[in-house]
Parts: sequence; C-alpha cells; structure tokens
Amino acid sequence: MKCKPCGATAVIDIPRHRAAFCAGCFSTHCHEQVRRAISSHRMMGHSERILVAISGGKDSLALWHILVALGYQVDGVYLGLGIGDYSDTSRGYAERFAQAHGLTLHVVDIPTEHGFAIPEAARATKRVPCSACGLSKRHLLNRAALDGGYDVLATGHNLDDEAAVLFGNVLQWQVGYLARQRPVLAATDGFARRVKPLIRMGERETAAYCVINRIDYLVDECPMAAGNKHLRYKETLNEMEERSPGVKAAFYLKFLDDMLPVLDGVAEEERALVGVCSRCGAPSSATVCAFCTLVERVAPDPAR
Ligand code: Q46
Ligand code: ZN
Repeated sequence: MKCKPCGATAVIDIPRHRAAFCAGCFSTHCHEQVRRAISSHRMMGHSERILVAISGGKDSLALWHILVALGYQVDGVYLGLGIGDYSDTSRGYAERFAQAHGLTLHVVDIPTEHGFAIPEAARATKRVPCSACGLSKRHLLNRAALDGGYDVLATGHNLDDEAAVLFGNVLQWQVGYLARQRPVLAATDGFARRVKPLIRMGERETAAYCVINRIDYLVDECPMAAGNKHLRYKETLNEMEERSPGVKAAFYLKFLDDMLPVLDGVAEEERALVGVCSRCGAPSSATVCAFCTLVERVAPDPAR
C-alpha cells in the first residue's frame, strides 16, 4: 500500500477518499479537511479568539492540535461531569496535553461549582444521563465562552457523530432539530458562535491522527454511554459504510449542501421564540432555563 500523495509506504487507507497515506501526508490531509470545513462554512478567522471544548478523548484533542497547527488562537475548556474515575482520568489527559503544548486550559467542575454530578442529575430527573449531561454541557460551555470573551466555541463533533444525529433526526422527522443541525450556529444574544470543524473527519481518522502525532488520549468510552441510541445509529451507518464506502459522508455532507438551505425559514422561527432565563439570564423559551431547572431539582439552593 503506497501513499497517494508521495508514494512512500502508507500507514492508513481511507476507502472513502480511495487513498492511502504515509504518516506525514495523513496529517497534512487531516489539516486540509479541517481547513476546508472552516473555509467552506465560514466558521472563524485567524484574528478571532477560539475556545475549544476538551473532553480528553481523541476528537477534542485532535481538534485542538489541528487548530493550533493551522495558526488559530485557541484555548481549551474542560468540563468536569463528576462521573467517578472516568472524569478524573479524562481531566488528566486534557491537562497533560495543555501542559505539553504550552496551551491554556480552563476547568469548570460541575460538582464543585454547581453542587451535583451527572449520575445524580440522571437519577433525580429519571432520564438517561446523556440528557442532563448534554444540556449541562451546552449551557456551561456557552457560558465559559461568553465569560472568557471568546468569539467562537469549537466542539469536536466529527463526521460519525453528525451523521448519527442526522440519522436519528430523519428517522423521527425532527424538523426543528434538523434545521439547527448546522456546522456553524451564528452568535445571537446570549449565545457564542458555535462551530464544528471536524465534520469532514471520521472517528477512525481522528484516532489515527492522535496516534501518528503522539497525542495521548482517553480511549475508554464514558461509562454512562451504554444504551445511548446514537451508538446504535453509528453501528448501522458503519455497516452501510463497509459495504458502500463514502455513503456516510454523502448522507451528511449532501444534507448540508442540499437540505439545510430548504430549512432556513424553520431555523429563523425557532430562534424568534427565545426569551431570557429569570435566574441566570441565559437565552430560554421558558421563564427558567433548562439548566437552572435541573440545578433546582438536583441541588436546590436552601436560601431560595
Ligand atoms: S459524557 Fe455525557 Fe457523553 Fe457520558 S453522559 Fe452521555 S453525553 S456519554 S459525549
Ligand atoms: Zn438559567
């Protein structure tokens, strides 16, 4: 197997691109995929301050590494979820990466700062952990970006993640969710701009990028992920991809090109509904936002 760009011995093949790459050309290829995603969706500029959400896993660390290599000014933020050893270990990977590369990492620890851990929130709300986790992440990462004066919040959602979410949204015809499933969500009152620069890279590619670039990442999946329906959608899409390489990228990337423009009007309507949370001032269509409602339920403030 020969590297397509340079002819050296290849270390990885990417059937969807009908190409194999040596280590050096693979890193260049990944940088190019991210550069293309950023420029074709006008995600951000080099003069802007970027905050990247870091979990300690392969996607977020690869993203941080690539954005720095592409010359962006990027700090990281790690969110402590209080998921036992998993959280302690993942924080260690995030901190070691930041230290080794001389980068700034902010840490927001939910148990210390908000008085609850994600497993408790799941028990109290009687919903799957990812539900309380997802809403806490959205709220707290956005707040970290706004409070830190960043222009952009970048997350490590990759092609597999986005294709799985799209698959779920299509199965249920969740038109509102489909309209908001964008690689860039523009800044609005109370929301930092959110971008997903890894939409052109699959998770096998982010893992290979980390190995090739000696980025130590947490391999273990979150113990609370069991039963997550997106994992099942990923398996289904992977089976299809094995038989027809490229089908996953076509499903998602063609949605961006051909379907999202049709849904522009729906996105506007959803945005027009937003008001402000009476407790924390975050955008919310209810009097009290979903995060403040969760905190109230799991860790009520005795003074209130
Ligand atoms: S961290 Fe949180 Fe994920 Fe764990 S509880 Fe679910 S959403 S699986 S990316
Ligand atoms: Zn609130």
